[in-house]
Amino acid sequence: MDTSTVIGACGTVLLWTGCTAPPAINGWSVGEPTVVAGLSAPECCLFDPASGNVFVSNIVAAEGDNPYWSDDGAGHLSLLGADGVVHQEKWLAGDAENVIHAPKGMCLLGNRLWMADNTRLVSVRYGDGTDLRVISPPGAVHLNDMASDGTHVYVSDTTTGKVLRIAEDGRTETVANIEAVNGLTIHDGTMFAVSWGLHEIYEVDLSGQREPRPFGLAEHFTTLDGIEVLKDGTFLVTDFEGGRICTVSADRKTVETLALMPTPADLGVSRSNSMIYVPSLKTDVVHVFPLIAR
Ligand SMILES: [Ca+2]
Repeated sequence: MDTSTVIGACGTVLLWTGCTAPPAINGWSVGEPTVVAGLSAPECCLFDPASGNVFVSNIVAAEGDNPYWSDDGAGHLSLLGADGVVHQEKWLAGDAENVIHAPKGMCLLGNRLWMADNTRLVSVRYGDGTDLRVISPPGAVHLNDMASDGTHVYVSDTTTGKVLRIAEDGRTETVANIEAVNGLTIHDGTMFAVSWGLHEIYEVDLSGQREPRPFGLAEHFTTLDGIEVLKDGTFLVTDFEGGRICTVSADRKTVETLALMPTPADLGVSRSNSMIYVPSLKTDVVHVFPLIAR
């Protein structure tokens, strides 16, 4: 693999890898990625369509046998430009009064940015990161990904298997149970979720009337982490231990590998810029791929 290095804004080191782009798959392919270094156990990338920036949650792995779920107050969020240049490595860092432990999935609702943080949900005003508020959902153990339908926020708990709906006043209710649920996304009013341990994708009925409906694709994956949906209905999922970003056709039948990379976690998508942002949790980088429609 050929690599070259340049110094980006704020002294950030950017590595361009010479990966050969695979052929177009399920209507989509990716170009050569920009690899953004200088991050610390990045778990989630969230593109903000209003500003064109990308939020990255940095867990900052702890010492010992609980590196990614420690209540150690060491986590922070970084702010990238759409092209991956780091604007602020520590855009939002906790302090003694406003602690951030190990931030993972994020979402936007109104003027607030939400993040899952172990057993807590943390939200801040996303323009400037002020007015930090905390909600502690009852019984939460390992809160992982978040999504919003424009009215509520939702969070997955990978240990309890619950998908929770959180109202503005903090009221919490369970809308689905999926063993080892990890990534969530809402597309055109429909929620989709992935299970890490069952390595399956589900359509979730937000009314809670129907059981989650599996796609029947578990045999294709090892451990699933993130999920997004493109404008044509194609799904993007990350297979963390499989080291792959995959497309799933809109008819839910065909799985193909879009790109290979180590430990891809909760990816973000910019539909306007046709870019995908994929954190590599264990190598402390984010891969920024141009997304190419066939
Ligand atoms: Ca995740």
